[in-house]
Amino acid sequence: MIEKQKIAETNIFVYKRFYSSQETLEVMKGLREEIEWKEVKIKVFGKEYLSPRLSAWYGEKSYKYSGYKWDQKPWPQSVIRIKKNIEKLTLLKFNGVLANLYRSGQDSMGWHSDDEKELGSDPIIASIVFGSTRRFLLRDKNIKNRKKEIKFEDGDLMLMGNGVQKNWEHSIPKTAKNVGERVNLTFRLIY
Ligand SMILES: O=C(O)CCC(=O)C(=O)O
Ligand SMILES: [Mn+2]
Repeated sequence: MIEKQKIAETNIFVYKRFYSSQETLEVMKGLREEIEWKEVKIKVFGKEYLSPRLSAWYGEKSYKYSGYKWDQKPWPQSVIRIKKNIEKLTLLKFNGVLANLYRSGQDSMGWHSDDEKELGSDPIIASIVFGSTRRFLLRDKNIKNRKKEIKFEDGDLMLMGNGVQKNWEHSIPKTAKNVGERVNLTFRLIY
């Protein structure tokens, strides 16, 4: 049985070890090889930056994200298998995935909500992680200084449900610790 944790006061659920530690090494190898990882230029407040991680987009439709447009592209087999397993567990459907590769502790993701208009008014997102553990932080958009940290580790699946993107931001901060690679896949439904 997979343990399902509810993150208090949020509509976030974590399925612990959705993939076992025996499975994740093999899965991560497939993802490293099959995904076409890119270093992307993003635009924040009109200024261009190299985003501090590698990423890729697969989906039935194109996707615009921080001023960068990802074209539609067929899914690698390793990603399809994960998508199917997640859909079976959650009884939800996804038609796009943003993949992130954090190469070291210097790679990160700034505060944001996954609230692009293509995702509809109240997106539901399924996020899965392989490899090293990084801090996953939440910040309340309405109440100042209210933060949470979620334990989100190798093989864990996180479901961000109704209201989460509206009420919270999330981030993966940099760390000075000597951490190895971490792959994250966030499955989305694009309208
Ligand atoms: O790496 C993670 O766990 C989060 C990634 C993320 O927030 C995103 O791709 O929108
Ligand atoms: Mn996000």
